[in-house]
Amino acid sequence: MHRKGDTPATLDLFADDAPQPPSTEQIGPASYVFRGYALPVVDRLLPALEAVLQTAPFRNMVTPGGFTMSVGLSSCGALGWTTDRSGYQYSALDPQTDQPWPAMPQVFRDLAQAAASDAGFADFEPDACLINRYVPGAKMSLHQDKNEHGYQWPVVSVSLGLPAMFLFGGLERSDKTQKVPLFHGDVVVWGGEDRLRFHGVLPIKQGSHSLLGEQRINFTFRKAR
Ligand code: MD6
Ligand code: FE
Repeated sequence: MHRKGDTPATLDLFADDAPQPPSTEQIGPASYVFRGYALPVVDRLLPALEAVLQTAPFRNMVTPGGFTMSVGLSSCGALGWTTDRSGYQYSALDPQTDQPWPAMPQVFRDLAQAAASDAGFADFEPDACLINRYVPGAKMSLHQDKNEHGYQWPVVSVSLGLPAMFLFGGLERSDKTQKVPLFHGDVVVWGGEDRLRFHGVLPIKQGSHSLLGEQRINFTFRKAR
């Protein structure tokens, strides 16, 4: 039984890295939040991320409408997601270096595949991992992920660092959104009939995460081709 006062003074249950019991929340017919799913491999994800960023650093890309995104973007895997004045697209080369994107680290791939499998999408083989960096104040406007060639595979999203409020809408931009808080280590998988639902991220609140400092990092894995 839980009694007030059980919590040791050194353990703040409302801290962004408070231990979360492994649990699953279903947020749509084919959409799940796996709480803390990435925590066991975070110590392998972070050095692999550092290596990727050496080759393909974060940059603030411009949308077709001419706005500079508040989120810093990078990619790894065979294809990287890019945006510029001419539109959104997947490309095999990093437009900043004209070199191939760094390979997708095996620990990234294995994590995405395991989470997809647990959501009912066995044998997911992502060819693109978009890496987003949010500093406090950065946000992602409501959008659909629809630059992929097919929608039979899910998107797998991994959250690290500062918490975020994720907005999960419907198939129309004007549909009501549900607010889903995402914490360090959470993994979201969505596919099937939910694959084209609008979603976004509210501006990240000020804060400092014990491992990642003043930022939130998000990986989204997709099969683009
Ligand atoms: C983010 N994520 O969480 C932004 N898209 O930072 C996305 O845009 C996203 O998390 C498709 C599926 C999962 C996602
Ligand atoms: Fe998205």
